[in-house]
Amino acid sequence: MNPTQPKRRSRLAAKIIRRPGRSIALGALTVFLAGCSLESGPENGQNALRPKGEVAEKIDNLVTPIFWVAIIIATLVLIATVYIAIRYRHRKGSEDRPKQIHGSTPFEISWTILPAVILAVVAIPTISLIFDLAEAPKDPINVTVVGKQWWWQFDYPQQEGIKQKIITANELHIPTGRDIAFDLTSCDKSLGTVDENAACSVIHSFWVPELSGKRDVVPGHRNTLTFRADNPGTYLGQCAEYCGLSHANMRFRVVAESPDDFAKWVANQQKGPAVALADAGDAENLFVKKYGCSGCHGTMDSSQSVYGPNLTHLASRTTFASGYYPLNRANLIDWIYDAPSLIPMESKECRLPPPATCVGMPSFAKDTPPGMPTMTRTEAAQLADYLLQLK
Ligand code: HEC
Ligand SMILES: [Cu+2]
Repeated sequence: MNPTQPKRRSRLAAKIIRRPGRSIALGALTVFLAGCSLESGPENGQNALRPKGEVAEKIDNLVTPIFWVAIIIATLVLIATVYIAIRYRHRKGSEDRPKQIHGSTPFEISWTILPAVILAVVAIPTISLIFDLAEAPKDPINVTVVGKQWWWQFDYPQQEGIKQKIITANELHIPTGRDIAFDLTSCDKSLGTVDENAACSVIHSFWVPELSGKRDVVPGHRNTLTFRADNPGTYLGQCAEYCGLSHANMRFRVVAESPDDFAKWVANQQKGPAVALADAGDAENLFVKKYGCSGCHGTMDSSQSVYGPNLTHLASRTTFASGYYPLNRANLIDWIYDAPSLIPMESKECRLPPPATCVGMPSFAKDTPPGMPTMTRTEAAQLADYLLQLK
C-alpha cells in the first residue's frame, strides 16, 4: 500500500473542512458554468434562449427584459444588504446600537407602491402575451399529441390536405411557416379499449425548447398549444414532467420541412405498407403468432392506433424508442431481442398489452413468462429485416 495516499487525502479533507466556503463556491461555480451555452458555443438543440419560431420568439422577447429588471433589482438589494451589514456591524468595545426607527410613513408608502408598480409593469405584457398565445390560429395543421410511457404518439386527424388520418410516433413532421395547433392528451381515445383507464397514461409535458414553452399532457384533460417553425430543420423535444422509469429517455424530434416536402411525407404515410405482412415470409409467423408483436403494434395501416407505436412506416423514421436510438439494423435487432436492456421499462415477465400490467415493450430474450417462447438472435434479425422494409 502506498503510505502517502491516506495522508494526502486527509490533508485535502482538512482543507475542505477549514475552508468550506471556498469549496462550496467552487462547486457552485462549476455547476453554474456547466449550464451556460455561449452564443458561439455548440448547438445543443434544446436551447430555449435561441428561439427558432414565432411563439418561442415572443416568449423570449418577454423573458429577456424581465430577466434584466430582476437582475437590476437583485443587484441593488444585494449591494444594500452588504453595505448595511458592514456599515452597522458590531465593533469591539462599542456597545452603541444603530439608531432604531419605528414607523416611517414615507418609507412604508414607497416600499409598497414601488414593487406594485414594478409588478404591474411586468404583468401587463405577460398577461397580454398569455392571451395572444391562447388565440386560435388561422388555418393551422391540427395534430393530437398523446403522451405514453415512454414515447409520443402523433395523430394527424383528417383535415384539409390530409385526406386520411395518420398515426406515427416520436418524429413529428410539420411544414414551415404554418401554425400547428396541438391537442395534448395522455389518454388514447382511438384505442377503443373497454377499460378506459387502460388507454390513459400519466402526466407528461410536451416541450420543444426552440419552438415554444412547455405544456402539460394530462390524463382526462385536453390542453392546447400552438407553434410554428420558421425554417426547415430538426428540433429536439423532451418530456418535461417526471413520468416514471424512462422519463429521461422520453424524447422526440420535430422535423420542419418545406410545404412541398411535408406534402410528400403525408402522401407516403398514407400509403399502405411497402411489404404486406402476408408477404413477409417467416417474419409474419414470428410477428403475429409466435411473439404476438401484432397485439401491441400495427404494420398494415398507419391510421390505426394500437398500444405500442404504429410501425407501418417505421423505416421512414431516422430514430426509434422515443428518439433515443438511431434507426439501423444493429440497434433494431438489439431492441427486438431485449428492449428493456436499451431503455429501462416495467415489462418483466409480461408480454401482453393492457389490461396486463406491462409498461413498455417486453424482453423476448429474458424473463420469459411460463409457456411462452424465448427469442433467438436470428429471429430478431428476421423481424428487423421485415420492419426495415417498411419505408
Ligand atoms: C406488450 C406490448 C408489446 C409487445 C408484445 C411488443 N412491443 Fe414493441 N413496443 C411496445 C412499446 C410500449 C413500445 C414503445 C417503447 C418506448 O419507446 O419507450 C415499443 C416499441 C417498439 C419499436 C420502436 C418503435 C418506435 O418508433 O420507437 C419497435 C421497432 C418494436 N416495438 C417492435 C416490436 C416487435 C418486433 C415485437 C415482437 C417481437 C414487439 N415490438 C412486441 C410494446 C410492445
Ligand atoms: Cu416524462
